[in-house]
Amino acid sequence: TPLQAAKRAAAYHAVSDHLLPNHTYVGIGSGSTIVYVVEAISTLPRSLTSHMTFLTTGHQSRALIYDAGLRYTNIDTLPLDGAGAVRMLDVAFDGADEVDAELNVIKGGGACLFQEKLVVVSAKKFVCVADHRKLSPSLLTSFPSIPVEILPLSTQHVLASLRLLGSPSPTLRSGLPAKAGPVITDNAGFIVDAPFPPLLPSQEPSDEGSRHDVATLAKRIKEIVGVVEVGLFFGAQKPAVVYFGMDDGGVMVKTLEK
Ligand code: DER
Repeated sequence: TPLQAAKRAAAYHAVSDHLLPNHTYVGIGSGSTIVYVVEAISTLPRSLTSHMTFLTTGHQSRALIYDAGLRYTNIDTLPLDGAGAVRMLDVAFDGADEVDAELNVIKGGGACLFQEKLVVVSAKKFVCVADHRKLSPSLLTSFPSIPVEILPLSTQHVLASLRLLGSPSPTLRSGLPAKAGPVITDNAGFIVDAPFPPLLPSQEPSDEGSRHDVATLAKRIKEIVGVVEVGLFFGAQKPAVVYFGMDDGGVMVKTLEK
């Protein structure tokens, strides 16, 4: 389909530009577009990829790397560097649910946002791949809610707190039709989807009572007891570059790099 072709074009373009021969640790996100990132990597000569180790972001991501015959490890096994700091990943590839003009991103449509954010903040560069539907003037215009990963026992507390924060109808993500009961994440958490009014990009001051800005809302949600992680990627969590697969088969590259 044209949409699959758009995702594929974005993925192949991103891998071609940003997976380099000297890379040793590479993050791999989750979702449908990342499938084409792994496909692109698996078509490279094994001489290039056999020394690479891939950091995955959930069962779907790990199965993609496993099926491609590529090496993977868990992020808590990364070696320390000379100075005793945890070794950074050279690059992390991942998808998005919505991207605003400043490359703030909503993620979590696939319920994998916790491990995705852990990999992103452990990487030197986040390369985002998406189709044209994800590009938006500001967050929460085309993607209606912010996915939030929580510990199950905090469900009612989190729902009530999100309502107090101004979310009209936060809901626990159901597993139906695949599974009766809530979606259970790869980390044994639940997902709450919290709708909010469209967000200001962070550079516009948000006067009280009006729309939140991205960073403020992310922090307020993260502070709720029981919240594990929030599907807003802002500040240092933003991608350095986003590859949008377009309807005409072309790829639009947006970057904040000067
Ligand atoms: O959950 C996520 O953040 C995933 O990256 C996912 O939502 C990306 O969407 P895609 O299936 O359109 O690539």
